[in-house]
Amino acid sequence: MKNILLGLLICLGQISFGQESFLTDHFPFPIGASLNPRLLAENESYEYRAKTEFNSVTAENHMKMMMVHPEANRFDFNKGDEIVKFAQATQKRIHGHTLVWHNQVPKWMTEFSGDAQAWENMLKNHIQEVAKHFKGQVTGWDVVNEAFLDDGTLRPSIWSKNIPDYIAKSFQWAHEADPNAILFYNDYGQDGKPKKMQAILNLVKELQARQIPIHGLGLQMHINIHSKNEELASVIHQSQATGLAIHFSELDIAVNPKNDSTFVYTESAQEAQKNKYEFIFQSYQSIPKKQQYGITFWNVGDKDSWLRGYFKRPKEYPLLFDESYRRKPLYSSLLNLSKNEK
Ligand code: 9MR
Repeated sequence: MKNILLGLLICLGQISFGQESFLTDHFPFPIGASLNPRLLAENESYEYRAKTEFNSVTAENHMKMMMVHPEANRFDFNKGDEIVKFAQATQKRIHGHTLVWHNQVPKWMTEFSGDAQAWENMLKNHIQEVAKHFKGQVTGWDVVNEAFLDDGTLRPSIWSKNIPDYIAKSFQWAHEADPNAILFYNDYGQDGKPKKMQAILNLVKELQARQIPIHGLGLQMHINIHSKNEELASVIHQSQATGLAIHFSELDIAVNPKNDSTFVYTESAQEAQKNKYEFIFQSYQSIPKKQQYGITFWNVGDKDSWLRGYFKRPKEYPLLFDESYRRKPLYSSLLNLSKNEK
């Protein structure tokens, strides 16, 4: 009898140990990933993780200017809509990325010519058509992406060159087109770049003083295991002090930032990465709940990362899931952090 009871207890124990726990069940804020529609369609493991592990979705590329507005008189929302369909079918929030950027701009825009009014009309039309198309589907937008250089000056781009005050105007136009959307300014690498950080804070103050709608700051968080915690903490603190919603919008933690071709993803590199992820999650937990828009990973598995594709760094392992889409050990460390949550 005793043995049967013991057996039963062990069995129950195993069942409960065997049950998967998800980050999304344990943290009170959304946990997202940027997604690629081709991988969703072609790779079952990718689709499975995308479906089960996240409750927020960003299109990694397919809502950007070049993708949705390939010709002056033609919008193409097919791929962006695929992401929306996937997110809706799996009850996920959708975050829009991005309305105005200096990268991934279609050729016709870079070659556009006209006076300031014509440029304004062109950008306004782009922003409003895209925002209207996804209205009611996206919760928020990265309205302007990466407008400042590291020294805090305005980045030279076709937008800063041709449209005076383009940042404020872009927020205003986005708001007119989708008054319910939470509007973000999104940027990277503020840690260790106090002038860039200050430029962003100045922008927020200026827009608020002019009653231009800005509701959130996206901190991309493309960081690495050597990123300094004090610098990250200072960026998070200063951003949070604005009172705006805070989104860690493109999180990944590189382990081989110098792209060493002999790099091995050893246990100690994994440990350093785990510690940095814990630091990031703990820092996010310390942000007041009403400002927590969520944490978004920049794609799902290591092999999907832009660091491998776009940056051509084959020995990089920056994400939560390994090459076979297995959870890395750091996943359970993050789950443990959630103990005091939800
Ligand atoms: O991950 C994106 C990659 O697939 C594209 O080739 C690249 C083009 O510049 O953009 C990447 O996403 C960027 C994001 O839109 C804005 N912040 C930096 C991201 C990484 O470069």
